[in-house]
Amino acid sequence: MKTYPGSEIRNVAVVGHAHSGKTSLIASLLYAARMTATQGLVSAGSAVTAYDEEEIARSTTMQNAVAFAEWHGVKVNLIDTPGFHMFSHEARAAMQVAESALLVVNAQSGVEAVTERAWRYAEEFNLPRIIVLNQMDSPRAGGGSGLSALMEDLHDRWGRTCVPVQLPITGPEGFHGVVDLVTMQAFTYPASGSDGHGTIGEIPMGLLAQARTAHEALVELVAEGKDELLEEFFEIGTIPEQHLITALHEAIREDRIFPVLFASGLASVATDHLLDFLRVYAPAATERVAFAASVVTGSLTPREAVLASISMDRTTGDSGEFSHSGSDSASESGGNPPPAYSAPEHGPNGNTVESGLVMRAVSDDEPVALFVYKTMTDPFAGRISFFKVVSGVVRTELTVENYSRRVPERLSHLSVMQGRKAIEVKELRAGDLGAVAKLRETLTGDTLGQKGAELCVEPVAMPEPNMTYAIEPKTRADEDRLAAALHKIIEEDQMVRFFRDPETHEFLVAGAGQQHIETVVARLRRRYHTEVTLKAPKVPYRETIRVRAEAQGRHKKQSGGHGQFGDCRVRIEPLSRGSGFQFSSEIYGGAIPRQYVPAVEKGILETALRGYLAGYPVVDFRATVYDGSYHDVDSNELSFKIAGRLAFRKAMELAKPCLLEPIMHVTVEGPDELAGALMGDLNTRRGRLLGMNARGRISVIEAEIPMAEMLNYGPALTSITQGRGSFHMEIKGYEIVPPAVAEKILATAKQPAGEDED
Ligand SMILES: Nc1nc2c(ncn2[C@@H]2O[C@H](COP(=O)(O)OP(=O)(O)O)[C@@H](O)[C@H]2O)c(=O)[nH]1
Ligand SMILES: [Mg+2]
Repeated sequence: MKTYPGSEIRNVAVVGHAHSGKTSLIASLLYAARMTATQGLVSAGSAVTAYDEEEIARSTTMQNAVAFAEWHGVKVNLIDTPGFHMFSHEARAAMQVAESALLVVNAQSGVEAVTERAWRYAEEFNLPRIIVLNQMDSPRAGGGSGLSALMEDLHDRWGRTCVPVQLPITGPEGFHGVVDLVTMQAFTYPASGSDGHGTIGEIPMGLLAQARTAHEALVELVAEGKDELLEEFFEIGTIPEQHLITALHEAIREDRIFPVLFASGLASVATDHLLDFLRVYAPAATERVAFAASVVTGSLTPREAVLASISMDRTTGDSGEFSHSGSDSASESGGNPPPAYSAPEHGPNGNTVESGLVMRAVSDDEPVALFVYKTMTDPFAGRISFFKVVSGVVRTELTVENYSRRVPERLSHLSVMQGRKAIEVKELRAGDLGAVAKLRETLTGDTLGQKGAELCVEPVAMPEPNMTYAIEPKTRADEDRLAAALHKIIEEDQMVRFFRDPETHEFLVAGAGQQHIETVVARLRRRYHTEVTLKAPKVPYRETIRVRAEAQGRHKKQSGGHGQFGDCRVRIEPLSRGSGFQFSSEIYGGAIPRQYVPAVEKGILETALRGYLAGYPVVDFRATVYDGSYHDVDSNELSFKIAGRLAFRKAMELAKPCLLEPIMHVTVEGPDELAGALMGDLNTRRGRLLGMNARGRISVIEAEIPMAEMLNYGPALTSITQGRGSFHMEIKGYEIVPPAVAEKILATAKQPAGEDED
């Protein structure tokens, strides 16, 4: 297969709402370029970018997939993305490696929730947007009020720079072609049985006047702000075609114009013309100003820091700090995507080299660097890493350094992906998308490249999981397989989180939503033959005390030879929230020998962790041992540990123990007309509203709500907003559970674990 230079490569993220026809459209673009012998169909499981068994089973895209069309000397890389709000982080990841977004709008239903969200993401990346009104073959195209209403809606939302560059040709036989408003030619297709190749001809008489007006509107908009073009326009009444093409290309690249096209993926109408539009007008891979990346320093890279903090969150609980999935530092809006098209000084976050960022030009002459944006686990080929060549020329057999993990990796079989099929290539040039199998340690988000030219592309931050379930293997054999299988799934899908709750000891799996977690369960079964059941997770309550109390613990045992003797007096007192456990000793005169004081502390701490009221750890208190006695022969560590435990339990009886619950700081986003409904719902969840802000037509509500009330929030939000809302939460801290609520929890809680003498 031919190697393309970056100037002949177009990386296009195909984004939009679910069922707008993205996967079908890509299939027909591939067919128009004859990359496939027939047109792939989603319904038949033959669409190139819909190959995952779960996706085929559900007829829906859940992860990015890549294909390419070779079209008149240009390679158009198409990244198919999911259109469900819960998977919209995938679309962001696709945008990060693309130079334009093809925003697919279902002409029947118009702009939908994820269309809007995709626009917002593209805006964040300064990514040029090409809008295609798809499914034009449907008699309901244009909705109830026609195409002009749809265009008006686009203008309302995103401005009049959303401008048609085509007119649809429709007739009694339906949608069968488009007028190209730049070249003023018509492209027509047989209304049924189109093979994706149009016939060039004259503009139909009935459309001529409309086409002329639209042409002028387009020319005027393109020339706006460009003096030499304006002059030309006023002098000769138009702009020469070649000037117009160049100027339109530039305007699209600079986000000054968002062209609107028309197509039908399913009926293969205007798809070759769409490909050609991408060839001529979509920015080339080398037209990206530069890739913004951070410098890899001697210490942790930002990614390492994040990884380190996540793995700490997952595995330790010994500090007494509970960690829930919601406490991860990454947030949907927290990551600063690198600006695709702005010079360093104009970056959204003011990126400059000084602030620790490097700008790497997308050029063959720069050192080799690759950014891994997706990982796929293939049952046969193993792990396949999808990457973008940020800079340099990558040749097969090259050994590169994984900057993020500091290990060498050998790129033994380079390929380009056509859906699930890998086509081997010898080399890939700067800006291209490729894949490589069997890297040892590389995962999604890593940057690799030539040693000595380190940089680290910041991966798109994963949003918080919206839903967490406890997961239970069905049999012993399933239990043995579970961890390994889940790890494979997580390699592929970073939105899946899997960890063991250090307090409740349950295995938890967290994901983007109900459907996502169900997919994980289905994948475990189908691919890894592991059966599990899901249960709602337990809330990690805590216990604490409200008043100070003192008690004595005396342990005495006489059994034949050596006896046991330990005696201590302990005071416990409440500390402020988040203080955990503190211990001090006021033994000065030797009432307890020094070496036994730590045993008292250990006895108290171990007992506190087991809980007093309902088995949840007792926190936020100080225990002080202030007196005691001992026996020369019978005293030992164990005796004092037991004495400490007895003293603590007695003191707890007097200290007014109570339950604590985790309080989440919750941020909810939804359409502003639903703000009232959203706040009403939050109120029913024992919520404390903190405030509300408007961002365009989106309301952002902040509140503090007990975690127990948020376990089912994901589906509730989806149903209130029809999928147009999103939320984010993290633990803010712990608060005392109101008595009425505590009563219910205590009634169902298990009794504290039994006292096993050790
Ligand atoms: N009438 C019509 N239906 C389409 C067209 N494209 C897709 N569909 C249907 O819309 C549904 C969703 O298509 P799909 O390509 O999976 O959409 P995606 O979710 O955006 O990838 C499928 O049932 C398709 O058959 C089109 O151009 N015209
Ligand atoms: Mg799809």
